Amino acid sequence: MNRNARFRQKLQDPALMHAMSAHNPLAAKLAAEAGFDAIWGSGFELSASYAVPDANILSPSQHLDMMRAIAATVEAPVIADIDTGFGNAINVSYMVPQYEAAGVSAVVMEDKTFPKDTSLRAAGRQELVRVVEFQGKIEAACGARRDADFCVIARTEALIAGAGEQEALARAREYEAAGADAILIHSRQSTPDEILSFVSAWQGRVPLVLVPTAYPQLRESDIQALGKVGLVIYGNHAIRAAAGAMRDVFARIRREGGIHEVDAVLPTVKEIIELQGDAQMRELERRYLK
Ligand code: SPV
Ligand code: MG
Repeated sequence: MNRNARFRQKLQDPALMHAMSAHNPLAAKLAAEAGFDAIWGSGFELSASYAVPDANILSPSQHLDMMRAIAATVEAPVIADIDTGFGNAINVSYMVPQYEAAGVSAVVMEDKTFPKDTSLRAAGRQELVRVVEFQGKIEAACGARRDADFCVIARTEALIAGAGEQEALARAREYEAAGADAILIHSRQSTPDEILSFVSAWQGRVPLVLVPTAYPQLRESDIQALGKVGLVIYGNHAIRAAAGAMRDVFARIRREGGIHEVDAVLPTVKEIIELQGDAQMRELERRYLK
């Protein structure tokens, strides 16, 4: 079974699938090593790694190139965050085959206007596109895929935009009707109440996808018990872990006047060399350097 088929099967499986964010192949490799089922090709993380806002400042090709590099490094399926699809349904038609060719197994596309503003920022600019317009984009994405197992996940930002549960449910139903393989419902409330209410009201056939960044108290066991959620995405924990660790270590080195103290707490150079795939290179040397 290829990677796309594996992803599709797991998405539909009653057992919850877990995806960890990554902004580069090293982060993806560490996520796969930790046992995550899939890699979330987060736009937020990639933007943060360039120190720019998550607002379509980076070019689509920067994101696409990173997804290709990640998919080439890990066996785990990659779910690409294509934001709003980089334009209209025509742009989506041209972009989806490129993501598929890059080795990605699914795209998540959100129903906001282009250029988007990041969802979790307080008072961000959250404007929704018309339902029919987004249906056209979903149909374009489904029509452009070459492998029928490649998944198109529609994300509604209705709760993020403050449009309410009824609007979110209506949109989710319309997106399912347009062919979406799953619905990502996003919220930035600090409690899971809004999400729990949406999940219990959801009567659709396709599974839901949650990103519990804003309501971290909702555990995997609680999500699994809901029965309608196929995938949980940890949206930005790789970049936050990296930023926190770098900030701490850099401050310590300045404070302590050298690297003599921190050296013992950092991964060794040998560990990093292993993560670089050194074993594979040595095997190639053995075979081909005659
Ligand atoms: C991302 O990780 O880029 C996402 C999730 O889209 S969020 O930032 O929570 O909107
Ligand atoms: Mg994003």
